[in-house]
Amino acid sequence: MYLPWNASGARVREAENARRNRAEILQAWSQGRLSRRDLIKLGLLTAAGTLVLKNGLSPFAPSAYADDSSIPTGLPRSPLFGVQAFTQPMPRFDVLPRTPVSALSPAPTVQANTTQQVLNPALEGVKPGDTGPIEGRPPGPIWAHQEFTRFAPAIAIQATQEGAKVNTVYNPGVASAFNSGIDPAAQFRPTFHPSLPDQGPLALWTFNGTLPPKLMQVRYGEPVLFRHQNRLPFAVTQNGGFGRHTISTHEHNGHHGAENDGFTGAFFFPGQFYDYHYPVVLAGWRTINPAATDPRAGGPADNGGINKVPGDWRETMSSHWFHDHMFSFTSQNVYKGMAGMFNIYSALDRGNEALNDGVNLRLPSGTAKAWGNLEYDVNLMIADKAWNKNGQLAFDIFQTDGFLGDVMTVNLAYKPYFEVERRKYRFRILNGAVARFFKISLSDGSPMIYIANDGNLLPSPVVATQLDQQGIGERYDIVIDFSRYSVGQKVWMVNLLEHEDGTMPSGTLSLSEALSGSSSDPCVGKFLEFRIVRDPATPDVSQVPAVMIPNPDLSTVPVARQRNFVFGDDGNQTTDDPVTSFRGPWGIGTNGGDKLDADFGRISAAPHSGTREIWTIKNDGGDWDHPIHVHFEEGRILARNGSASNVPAWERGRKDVYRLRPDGSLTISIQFRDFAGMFMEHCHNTTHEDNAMLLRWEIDDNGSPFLRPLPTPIPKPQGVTFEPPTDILRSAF
Ligand SMILES: [Cu+2]
Repeated sequence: MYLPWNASGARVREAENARRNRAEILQAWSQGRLSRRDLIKLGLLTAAGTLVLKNGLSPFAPSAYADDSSIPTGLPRSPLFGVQAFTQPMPRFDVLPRTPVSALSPAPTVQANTTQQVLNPALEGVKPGDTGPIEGRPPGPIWAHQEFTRFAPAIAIQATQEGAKVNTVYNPGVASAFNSGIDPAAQFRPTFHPSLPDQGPLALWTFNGTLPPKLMQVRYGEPVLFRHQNRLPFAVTQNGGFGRHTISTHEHNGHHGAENDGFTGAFFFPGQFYDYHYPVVLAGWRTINPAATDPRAGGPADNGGINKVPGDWRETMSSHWFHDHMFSFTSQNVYKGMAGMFNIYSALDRGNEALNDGVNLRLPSGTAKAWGNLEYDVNLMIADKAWNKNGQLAFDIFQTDGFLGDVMTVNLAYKPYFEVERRKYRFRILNGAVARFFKISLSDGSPMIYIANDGNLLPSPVVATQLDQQGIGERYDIVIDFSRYSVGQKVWMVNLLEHEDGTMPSGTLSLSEALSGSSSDPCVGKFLEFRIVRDPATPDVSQVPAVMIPNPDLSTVPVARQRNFVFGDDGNQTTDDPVTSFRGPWGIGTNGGDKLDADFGRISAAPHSGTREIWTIKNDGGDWDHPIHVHFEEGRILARNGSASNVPAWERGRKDVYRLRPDGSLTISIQFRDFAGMFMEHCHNTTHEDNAMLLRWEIDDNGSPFLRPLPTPIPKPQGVTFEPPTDILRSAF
């Protein structure tokens, strides 16, 4: 944990030296000058994976400045340069432009575009004169866009990944009165606060290289082609000490073919693009409501009506996010800025609170446009960060329990304020941290209303004065009614959850304790200020209906089989492929087998297309928690610790991240349908994920062109090659 502000200068220097030593090793690892084997040989990650406590390397190394040598020396605090909390407006997300597909040059192709280009010799393994494909997607039929004709892209969204620069095209999607007065025409600097130093182009790597973070607005019935250009530095050493310039972008929990899922081993290089095809379809479209006759299954039309689509309307999703998924570098890259949000609009969740057609739920949003109004529908990305004495973003991997920052940010702004009207607002809250859990309350203890958990609107809203713990990657959509306050009042969002390290939260504080400032955890307490500034210009017609989205009916879908997955430490590695396998303290045991470290060449499960399975996911220890993400399909939690009655009301919809809780287990029902390919299951504490708590599963019997089993992609700048799986667990098929 971090040193207190009043730590002695000598102790701070000791901690700074320790951090500098660790930073040198992190830099060497992230820049490819140390291999995974070297890390193990150095004893930094032993075979068992536990951190070797080398003096000066670990924040938990014996200290000259602690009475008890087991007391951590701590990390030096991030300097605030005199900046006070709640002195800057919270920027709304920056909405990515939606363009015609014809704006893409070259035009998108069903299989990866293998047109050759001359490669920059600064790329690893590249000799002068080498050529490679312009698109980094693995070539050939297996990685072709599935159903590219049926769900032909209707719009394109383009973004680059690049180093920090000034934003000259900020589009918050709302007038400045709904963005706390921010003038979008002013240049938006890459900084966590106007009075903090700008982030340099090697410190912060974001979508389009700019702040605020980006928002994609999409709707059912309008497939999207997202073209992602990698413009990060060609030299792997140009990373500011952490982060990897190869990337793979996951649209978290998109119901898309695996070629669009940001598979951890389908990464691409600077100078390349990758076309992600997001069909934006309702799960079950092949068999449920195939003629698209149900008006509840649809997307918003530009005239205020509904464009009906096939599929199960009860599978409608709302709040996603997208982020990097680079193998064993996800934590560094997401922390470095590679995260945005993805709002999906539907017949039910139109983003227009006035449309009253018996289908639209009329959730708080706005009325100016037929759909996708953002005035009262606000994305919040909460993340803890840390920076060095120059104010540049800093990271530390030598705490394999999980990296914690000491500075709270919302939408990548340090403790901002947000101006609101006296009416209802929807907040789509994303935990965008590396390893920190949050638990949110309002400073006056007044109620909030859960309407969605992860991407999915709940069967019924749930009123709560404190939200549940929110694990990394989880989204909670809530409604706050500010009409109970008067103009001029303020109320704050407060984090009640204290961490001592990245294993799991160490305790929940009472509201008064959290507000007292007595916690040694700098991220406890107020982090977002709401300023009630005016009455709404027109009456609030938004609603929070008592019934939202009932769960899909599973009674007619037989359970094909059961599997179980145990998440814990003492993972071991049975393979040594230099590209696909990694070692770390964390592992996943499948169906009673040993806990294994991540290898994206290993197939751990291969459910059949069109089936449903029951998965039990279990935490084998009491000293940590793991938020587990299963890609591609929402699951429903049938039981916690064996009992349905342990599932709280706000977890009784569909979910895609499952907090296991210490020693806990969950039983989930999950279906496999519509698309195929290789997907993942992993801990979303991205430190755990990167230290080997990840597995690959696949649906590979979806008919031609799929094979059993699928070959593993091995990306290189000269082109992706394929190799057979390194391992196939006996129980996989
Ligand atoms: Cu974990």
